[in-house]
Amino acid sequence: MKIFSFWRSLATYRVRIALNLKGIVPDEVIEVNLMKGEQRADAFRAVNPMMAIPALVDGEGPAMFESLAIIEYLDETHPNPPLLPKDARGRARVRGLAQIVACDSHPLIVPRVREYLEHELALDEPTRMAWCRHWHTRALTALEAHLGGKETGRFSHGDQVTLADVCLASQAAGAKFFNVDIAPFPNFARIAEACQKIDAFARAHPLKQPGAPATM
Ligand SMILES: N[C@@H](CCC(=O)N[C@@H](CS)C(=O)NCC(=O)O)C(=O)O
Repeated sequence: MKIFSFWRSLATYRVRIALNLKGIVPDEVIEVNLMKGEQRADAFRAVNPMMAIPALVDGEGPAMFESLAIIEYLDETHPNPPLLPKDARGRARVRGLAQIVACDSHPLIVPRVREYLEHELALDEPTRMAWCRHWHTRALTALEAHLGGKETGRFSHGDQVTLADVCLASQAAGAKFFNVDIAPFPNFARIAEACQKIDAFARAHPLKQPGAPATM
């Protein structure tokens, strides 16, 4: 198994957490340096035409892409521990929470969007940061409202870690990168803290990866 990764990538962080939870150690980690624009190099474009990480090759390939799709593949091929509830309604809630992060919020703050805001729309750094913080806060507000419900337990959905927590952890790391205070979102903050007490989450953290700075 090969994973295309970069320390700072929040989407790759999600896949690293799932790999760790499942006890899977990829044979190879291939760095795609997003700060040098390596995601746009021809070699990687052939792996993922969306020019984004993560991508995962299991066996002969072809490469899988999109973190949620990769995590569900890992969940299907390595069912223990399960990352989705057994009941259809529970799965819908967990996938919904995960998608608030991975589909509604995160895509708005990725390098290609920030670079477009800078180079095509000529927005200055404070304005670009305001954009990122805005979309973070919108997601945090929605997540907090959902997490106030009775389905929430120690984790986002009951007392077992699910795909929702994998995504919540990436949202929490992103909030830190963009200086968004999570204190006004106490359910979110509590679950983010509970996740970091789990080795599989802590080891996967962006700042624990090769090449990462000591702090942001
Ligand atoms: N929806 C995708 C997002 C993938 C994505 O945008 N990854 C970022 C890093 S977290 C990336 O590679 N961005 C490259 C770019 O924006 O140029 C997923 O969840 O896998």
